[in-house]
Amino acid sequence: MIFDDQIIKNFTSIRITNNQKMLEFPGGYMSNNGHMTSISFGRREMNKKLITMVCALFCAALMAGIASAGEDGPNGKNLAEDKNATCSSFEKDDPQFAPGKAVDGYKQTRWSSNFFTDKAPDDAWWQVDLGDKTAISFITINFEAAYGKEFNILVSDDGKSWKKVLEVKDGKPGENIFKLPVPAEGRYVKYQGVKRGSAYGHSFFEFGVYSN
Ligand SMILES: [Ca+2]
Repeated sequence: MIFDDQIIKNFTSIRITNNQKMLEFPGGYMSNNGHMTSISFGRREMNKKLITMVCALFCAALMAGIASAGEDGPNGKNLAEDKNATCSSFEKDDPQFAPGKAVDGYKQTRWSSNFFTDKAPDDAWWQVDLGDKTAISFITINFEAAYGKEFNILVSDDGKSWKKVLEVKDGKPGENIFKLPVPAEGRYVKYQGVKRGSAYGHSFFEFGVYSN
């Protein structure tokens, strides 16, 4: 077999030793002894190829995980955004911690329950009026460091008679996404605190309600 010009021009050099022709390229070489052609890689090049392959497999698995999470996460518009929100109390009666701050669409503003004067700060509640009876499949809560460790989510058609649709025992700071065990319907959605995760109040930046 003879190396042709198209093959040779892709390599960095040609070496001829005894009766053997070798084409060198970064990290390896191709040899031809007149009977067969073989390609060899150095150990370092093999390690680089192995690492590249493992990274590619990891990235593919990661992307598959992200895709599946998207399929099972909330989609579309936050139905609670800019709707009327009320609460049991807010910190120092300071407007910057008012209940509407949890549905204003801004991730920097938040509701915080009043932990200074409340006699039962663990039991603080917050609720939003969606305006109409609404199908609900997902709830998202973006907690501040003052998070709710345990809480319930309730729904109501009239704001008086409530039905528990979610019970959480392991809330955490940051974004929390909950798929309701059973899809619910209601006009009002309430966050009922049970146990705070810190010495401060129940506080979240944004509260999300999604139909799907
Ligand atoms: Ca906000």
